[in-house]
Amino acid sequence: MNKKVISAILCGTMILGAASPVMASADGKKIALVGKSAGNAFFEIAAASFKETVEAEGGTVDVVYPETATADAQIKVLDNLISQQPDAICIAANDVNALQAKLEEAMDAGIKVSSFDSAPNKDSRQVFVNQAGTVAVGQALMDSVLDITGGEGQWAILSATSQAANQNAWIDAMKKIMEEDEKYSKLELVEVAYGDDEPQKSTDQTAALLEKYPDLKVICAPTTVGIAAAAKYLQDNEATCKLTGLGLPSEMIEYTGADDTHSCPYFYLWDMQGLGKLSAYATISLVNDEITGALDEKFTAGDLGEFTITEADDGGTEIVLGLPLQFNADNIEEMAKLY
Ligand code: RAM
Repeated sequence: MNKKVISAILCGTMILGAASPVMASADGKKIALVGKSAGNAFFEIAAASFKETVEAEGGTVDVVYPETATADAQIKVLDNLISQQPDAICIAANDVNALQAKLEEAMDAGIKVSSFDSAPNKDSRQVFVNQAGTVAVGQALMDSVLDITGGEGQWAILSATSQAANQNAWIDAMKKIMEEDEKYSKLELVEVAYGDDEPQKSTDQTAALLEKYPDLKVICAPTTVGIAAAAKYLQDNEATCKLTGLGLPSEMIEYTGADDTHSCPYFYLWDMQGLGKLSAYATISLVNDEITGALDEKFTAGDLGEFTITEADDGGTEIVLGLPLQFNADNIEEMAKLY
């Protein structure tokens, strides 16, 4: 082949290549991710994986946190975002109902609305990315309370804020499970306390629970901020009261173990990187009109594989990432490297 022919072929290939670039699925799309509050490692980890996923698909992500873990503060964030007209907003709600008007306004303005971690009500979203089924989380927590108390005695819940949509859903699930099965009948839930996902307030609430209920056997904290604060307080004070709940392995490593020197025998969470990734793919799929959030729709979440949209407990729709994962003395070191 002479030089002219070769360069003609090369040139043609380049032109063809330029004419049909491989489009990433989120090319040029702008997505906003709204957490429940700033300074919580849980949201930072989920956001990092969300951002990485969207950016690898050619889009951009604006991660925004409200000033406080309240609906009012999230409404301010949403007002600002709506005026910027992103393609989508993915939000972890600080309240079930209070965001409805704002999120409807966003949807009316053509912005796709998904939620992750903590669901606003069914009319406030197109779809919810649920880290693990709500009942599955409630069941895992109730069974750990039953196990760690030895089957009877007083226990308390240390939650996040009193309005937190996800914590309240898990607490309702726990109460229902406890009431419906005779095997939990010797357990007495004495109080649901609120540490507002603030370390100091969660520590103070733990201290108050121990003082009010000297026979308290277990605290269940379905919040990563609450469980870490309670774990430290109980362990530093050599309390006989034990702990379980939902936590980040990296924040629980010193406190997790089956012996008396550790405050927490075991606890649960889910695949955090997976949560960010699945939320990102669900949101991108909404933006690209591959899904609308309706029941039975399917989409592919990169290497996580195919997911189907199912019915959520609140009558809306959701995408469930998987099962809650247990962290204990055997796996905590390995898992703490991940999140
Ligand atoms: C806290 C937040 C978050 C929750 C975890 C378990 O970080 O309240 O919403 O999912 O705990």
